[in-house]
Amino acid sequence: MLDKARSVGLAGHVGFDNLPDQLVNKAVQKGFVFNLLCIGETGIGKSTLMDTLFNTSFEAKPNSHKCASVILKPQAYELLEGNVQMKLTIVDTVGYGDQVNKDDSFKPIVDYIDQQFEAYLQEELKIKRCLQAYHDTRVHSCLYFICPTGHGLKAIDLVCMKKLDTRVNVIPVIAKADTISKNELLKFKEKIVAELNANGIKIYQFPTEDDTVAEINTSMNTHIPFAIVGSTEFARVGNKMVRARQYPWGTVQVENDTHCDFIKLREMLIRTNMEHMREVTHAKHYELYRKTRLEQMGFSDVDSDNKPMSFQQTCEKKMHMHQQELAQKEEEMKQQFIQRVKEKEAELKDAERELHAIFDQIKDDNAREKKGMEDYQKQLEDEISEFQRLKIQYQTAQLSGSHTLSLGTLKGKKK
Ligand SMILES: Nc1nc2c(ncn2[C@@H]2O[C@H](COP(=O)(O)OP(=O)(O)O)[C@@H](O)[C@H]2O)c(=O)[nH]1
Ligand SMILES: [Mg+2]
Repeated sequence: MLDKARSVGLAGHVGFDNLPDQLVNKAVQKGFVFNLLCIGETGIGKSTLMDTLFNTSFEAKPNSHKCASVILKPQAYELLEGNVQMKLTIVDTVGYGDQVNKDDSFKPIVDYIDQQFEAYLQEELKIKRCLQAYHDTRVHSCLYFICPTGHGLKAIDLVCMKKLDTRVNVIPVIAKADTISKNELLKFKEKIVAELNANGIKIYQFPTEDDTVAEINTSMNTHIPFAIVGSTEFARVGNKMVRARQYPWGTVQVENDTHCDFIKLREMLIRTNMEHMREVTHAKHYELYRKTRLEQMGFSDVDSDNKPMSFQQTCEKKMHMHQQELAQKEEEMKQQFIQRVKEKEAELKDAERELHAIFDQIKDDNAREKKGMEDYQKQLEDEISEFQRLKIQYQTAQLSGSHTLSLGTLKGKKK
């Protein structure tokens, strides 16, 4: 253990106060990655909000309502603001809410998020890993678009957000907030928050530990879910062209804080907490995934007696268990083989016995037949000799001139 470090003063400028600048320069050179998942029904305004949020046109084509299932569609973009480069991936949930049976709508989303974690884990586990150049596709933030019904959350919203809250930073937003009145909106927000709490859904909270942003983030946390309006159109307000939605009765300005919460969302999502969300993704959500996966693979930091166990010890233990399993399998197969051989032997013995029985039967039949033939032969021979005797007797009688002939009886039946 190191002794407590002693504080020493410097006599002059050394230069390590430049370290933060070095970090910033390096980070700027490397560029940033941000992956944003948009969940919401087709036509709820996801693509429009993305264009509004990043003040550009991603030229996303409208999706049809005819998808048989939910498909996750990631689209990567390279953005440049000042000298800061960002690789932005927007992941769209094509077909969300379009099926008659929406029970499993969350599944492709959960799978997608897990696949990105798995890809990162596999890269991390490589002997020769390349995390510096690795394009991180893990989802840093998820905007969940709530329909502006004024009636609270739907079952699909609750189920989906519940499944996602341990995997990703979920930020619920009320879409098309220009379609809901001011009073209704307040009640709607309260209802949504109450429903989220009642169902134990832990949505992303803007961090309040850092003093520089604690005040604004604390205040913004009370405005969740943000009521947002998106637009790809512009209107003249005063002498400025602003993003707006124009209606016969007036104009909704997207970037007007009294019209909607769009500015709050942009401030929180992009300007203040983007790095925090990236950190939380790595330190909390990915960490949980990694822990679960490694435990599934049989790795643990402690053994069954709760004593620390090194990676090598775990490997050796696993190898030992594997060998034991193999030996057990081998023994089982051997026993199965012996059993099969025994069964086959018994079968063969039965067949042999049957053959013997048939053979004995045939032998008996043959013996009986042979005996019959022999009897018949004997009978024929007797008849022949009787015939010969009679013949001689007859010839003798003829020669002696006597006509007396004593006829003998032929024995046996003639066949
Ligand atoms: N009233 C209203 N309409 C919107 C809003 N955002 C988008 N829309 C409209 O909703 C329709 C579908 O928007 P789109 O962004 O393609 O929805 P996506 O399918 O979720 O990507 C388009 O006609 C948009 O102009 C909004 O904030 N308010
Ligand atoms: Mg779209």
